[in-house]
Amino acid sequence: MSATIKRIIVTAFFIGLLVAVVVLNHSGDGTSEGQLSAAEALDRYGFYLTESAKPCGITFRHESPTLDQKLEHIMPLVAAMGAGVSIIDFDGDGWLDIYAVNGKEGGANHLYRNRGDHDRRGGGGTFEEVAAQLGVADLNQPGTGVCMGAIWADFDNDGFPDLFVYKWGRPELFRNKGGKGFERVTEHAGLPKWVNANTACWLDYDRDGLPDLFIAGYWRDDLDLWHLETPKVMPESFEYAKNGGRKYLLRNRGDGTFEDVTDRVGIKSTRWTLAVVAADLCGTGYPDIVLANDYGVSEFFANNRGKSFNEIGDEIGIGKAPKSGMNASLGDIFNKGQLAIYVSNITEAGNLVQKNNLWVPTGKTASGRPAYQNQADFLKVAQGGWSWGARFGDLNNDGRLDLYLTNGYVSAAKNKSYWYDYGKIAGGVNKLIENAQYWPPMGDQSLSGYQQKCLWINRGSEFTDVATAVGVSDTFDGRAVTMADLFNRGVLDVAVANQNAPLLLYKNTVGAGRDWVQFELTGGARPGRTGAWSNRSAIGAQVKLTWRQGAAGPVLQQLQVVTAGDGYAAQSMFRLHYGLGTDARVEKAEIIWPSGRTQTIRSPKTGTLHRVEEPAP
Ligand SMILES: [Ca+2]
Ligand SMILES: [Ca+2]
Ligand SMILES: [Ca+2]
Ligand SMILES: [Ca+2]
Repeated sequence: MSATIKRIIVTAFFIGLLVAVVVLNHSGDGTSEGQLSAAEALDRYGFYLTESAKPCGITFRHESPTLDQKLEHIMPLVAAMGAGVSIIDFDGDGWLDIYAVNGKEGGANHLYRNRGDHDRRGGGGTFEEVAAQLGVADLNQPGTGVCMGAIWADFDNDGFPDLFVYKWGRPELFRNKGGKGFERVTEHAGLPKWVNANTACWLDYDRDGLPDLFIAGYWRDDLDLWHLETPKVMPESFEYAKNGGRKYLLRNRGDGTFEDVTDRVGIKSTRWTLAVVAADLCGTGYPDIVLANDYGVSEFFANNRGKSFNEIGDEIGIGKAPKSGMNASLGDIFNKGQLAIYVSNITEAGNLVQKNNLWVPTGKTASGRPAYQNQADFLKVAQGGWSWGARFGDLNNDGRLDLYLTNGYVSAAKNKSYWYDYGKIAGGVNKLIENAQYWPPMGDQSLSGYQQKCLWINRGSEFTDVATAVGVSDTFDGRAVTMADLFNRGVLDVAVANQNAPLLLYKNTVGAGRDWVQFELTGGARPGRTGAWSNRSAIGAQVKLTWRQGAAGPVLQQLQVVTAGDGYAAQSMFRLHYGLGTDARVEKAEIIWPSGRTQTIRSPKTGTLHRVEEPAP
């Protein structure tokens, strides 16, 4: 062999290695395959997704804010949040609508009313933009901060869901006037004047039938990010920062006003919270609160009968190792009637490999609380790039909850990376970290940009990433993931909000012969009638479905809970969707209402949405 040929072979070998590294970096856990044809995807995985925002009339594009000049050299890094999306039927016509928030000073939020024109042949399926007309578009006026996300709940139990918008700035509350417009009630409600929040949720923490509001600050409350007195505003540490924003638990008094009970109930965290989810995870009947925190450990606030909360993250396992928590979502991944918690973090090969956490309840602590173990590696959902929002849902209706994760931080110049500089500041002295002026200028560099999203289907014993195979090919800087049956077809579509980029709507097509069932719950509380009744949005309700696939199949159980805000800057439909697999025989749906009342629906029909009202005591 001549020296030239040897050299060519050796070069080819090394190029091969480089290509392999690039592919591995890109695919995270699981397989790497190209996009399949629709027929192949249906055959192999039972579904495929088609990005359909434009044909559906959705033109929203998120824009980032421009903060104080003291942060100018790292603006792409600090102004890289706020693309949020929520799904709600705001006008009560049985068709789910979409609300997307903008982040640019003066930029408009969009409310997409579902025209309900989807026909069975696949035509129609369009939305009209009505935010300005209904009074919920213009929420980024200079001087009031900019939007970071929105959550909906019927806080006055009048039958129409109301809108809360959290911002880096003045939070806003709008009462829904019969689905025909919105009335701004922020001042009357007595909300805090300014919170730099990236997440919030509605929950009825004291179970009095009135939804309460939890808002989690990220930056300190006393910072106006457009008028900074000092550049010393950054986290004091990459792992143990407690100089973030305070939290607010606001009790709904039932007269349109809210009372700040945060101190009284003992919630003292000032960590840099990016995500919250509330549900009764300890089995007391009262909703607990899980916080995914950036620059530190996650927190778990166990609810003591609506009177107080104890932070028990360390005891139960989720609060031991500090990471960069960016998502909090729940799913009964093994069909055992138990909710696992998914918290996303940063994974960038060669730089920072935190990996995401999938907290699975595996037993009890000494005090009888659930003990969680991180099984993300084992189940192959640990590596998802610079991960943001995630959501569990049965995308192929096979009876197992799948997991959609979006990712990517800053996609700027394709061949330039800020990682080297970021590593310097991340590994630096704490005093320097806190001062933005010591952070190296970012310029047009990317930081974990242009990342391929992950869509892990649940195989029972592990998950497999099929994102590209089933049609998820975008590489935007993803933030919020929602799932909803937008066209009333018995499948979950996926809407994703992206930073400085378009809102995407992945329309789902599921193969024939896969059963499903849905439940939409309505609590019995009405204006002037609370106490023994559940809040009308049924936030906190749990439904455990028991079914078999085929007469001789094993008994399957799946627990789902109604939430109002979870993931990252997201809210999915209140409706609960269960994929069931083939030849499903549903035995029962057992409902635990937030009031504590229980109800069993025997043999609910498949292939339909069941609207269930809370029975009288
Ligand atoms: Ca609607
Ligand atoms: Ca209402
Ligand atoms: Ca309440
Ligand atoms: Ca599935």
